Amino acid sequence: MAAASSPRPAAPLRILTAVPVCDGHDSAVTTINIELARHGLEVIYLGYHQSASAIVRAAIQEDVNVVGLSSYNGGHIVFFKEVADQLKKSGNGDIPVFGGGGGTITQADARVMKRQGTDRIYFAGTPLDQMMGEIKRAYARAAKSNARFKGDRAIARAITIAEGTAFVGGVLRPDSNVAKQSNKSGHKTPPTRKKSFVVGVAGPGGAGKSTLIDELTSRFLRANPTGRIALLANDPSHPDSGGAILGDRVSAIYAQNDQVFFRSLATRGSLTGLSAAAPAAIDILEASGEFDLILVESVGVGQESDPFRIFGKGPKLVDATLFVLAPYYGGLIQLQKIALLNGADLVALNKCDHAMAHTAKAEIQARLNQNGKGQQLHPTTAAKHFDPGVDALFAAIAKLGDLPLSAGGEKACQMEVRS
Ligand code: B12
Ligand SMILES: Nc1nc2c(ncn2[C@@H]2O[C@H](COP(=O)(O)OP(=O)(O)OP(=O)(O)O)[C@@H](O)[C@H]2O)c(=O)[nH]1
Ligand SMILES: [Mg+2]
Repeated sequence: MAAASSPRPAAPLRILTAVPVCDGHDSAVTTINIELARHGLEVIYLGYHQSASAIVRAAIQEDVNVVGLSSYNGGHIVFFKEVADQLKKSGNGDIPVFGGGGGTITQADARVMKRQGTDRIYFAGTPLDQMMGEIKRAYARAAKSNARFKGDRAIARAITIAEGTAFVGGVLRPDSNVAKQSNKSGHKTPPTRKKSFVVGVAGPGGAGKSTLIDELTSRFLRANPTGRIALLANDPSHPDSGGAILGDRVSAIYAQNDQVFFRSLATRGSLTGLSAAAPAAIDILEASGEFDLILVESVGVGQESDPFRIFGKGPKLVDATLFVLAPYYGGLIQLQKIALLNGADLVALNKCDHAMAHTAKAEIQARLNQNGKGQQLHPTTAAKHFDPGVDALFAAIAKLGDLPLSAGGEKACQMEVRS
């Protein structure tokens, strides 16, 4: 937490929660997640049936204060130890591991687990309010820069510092290094090593942005077996508690690959559709020189939104914008009102398995034709793997960004477009 003398509000505590592999008991952790957000924590929920390595990768990339596991399958003694050991082995042993499992974890088990590196266990019957108070007291800590962090953790910590140190009530401080770095261009300090292609993905809440991004990620991984992709997912903070459920990571099946860097950001009061630290986070990802492609997901946006500043006088935050909408947008009048349709480089009509998609395709293409910019509509069904519409969308992004595809990767991409 911030020092008492600091005028800044303290940055919310970030927690990663997950249910271990071979365990589908997710109702307990869902209850805990909601309660944590109600108490002002930012919760990144990874889902159930999660391997130790997936949990460790997510903890590193999200630079969380703590990992909370909910285990009911009886394997807790081995599993909690494995997570703690992998964190330690990878140089991230500063991230504590704790959790619960109701009556399946006995007092005797908990003593063994404590000796093996688990920080604490909550037993059946512990009141939620008691747990929340203890968690906030035990795991709140200021995120300081740490030269010992390497690789993804170093990138993740730089983003945490951008999030936590550059705010005054949710607005970038003009004198801060992060603000200087991101405001001088509105975007991008020159990358030191490799040029990344940055695509902003916006669209109404629930249109399928995260699912589509995940499917695009799978295309990237097949087309470029050696490159890396970064995903920056913005989700809203709750205005009452300041907490957030950062839920985009649950849809990110392909983030379980070391080529993918996935980071969730809460808006923390910013009303632009992005965290105020998103421009700095983009800069950090680019400057790392690690990523060929960076996809930035905005929160679900409305008719007037321009999260990536594509209409402003200053430089855009991204190299290209993808607008995603679903067939149930209302009617023609609503389509006319959506400002981003005037300027998006790419437009996807997702959920084309929906009965209304046929009419929607015609209406949206007509709307785009009126812009006279040659914008092409990409019909997609992201919920389906191997959807040819997603293949075509990925091919369009790869072409626009001149993405480096390996020889085998190009073939994989073309095969998918034909299928
Ligand atoms: C609900 C439930 C189910 C539901 C799950 C629904 C869901 N989506 O989660 C259903 C009916 C589907 C189910 C199925 C099964 N279940 Co079941 N299930 C339970 C039950 C009744 C409650 C668990 C629960 O959600 N508790 C609610 C939480 C909030 O309270 P709590 O457990 O007391 O936890 C406290 C703390 O530990 C803490 N906590 C818990 N997790 C975390 C995490 C964090 C981060 C923190 C901070 C705190 C915390 O919060 C609570 C505070 O008071 C338990 C029995 C029991 N009474 O515990 C069996 C139980 C866990 N199930 C059991 C079994 C065997 C199964 C099945 C294998 C049955 C079968 N043969 O098909 C399947 C497996 C399903 C799967 N895919 O994994 C056994 C496990 C035995 C074991 N491990 O040795 C139990 C113990 C029942 C029993 N006595 O046999 N189950
Ligand atoms: N039927 C159908 N459902 C889809 C499709 N794409 C996504 N979904 C579902 O739509 C729901 C929302 O998808 P997300 O990818 O989370 O949507 P989002 O736009 O990222 O949502 P926010 O981040 O909350 O704005 C999920 O239940 C998806 O499984 C699709 O093509 N067809
Ligand atoms: Mg999403």
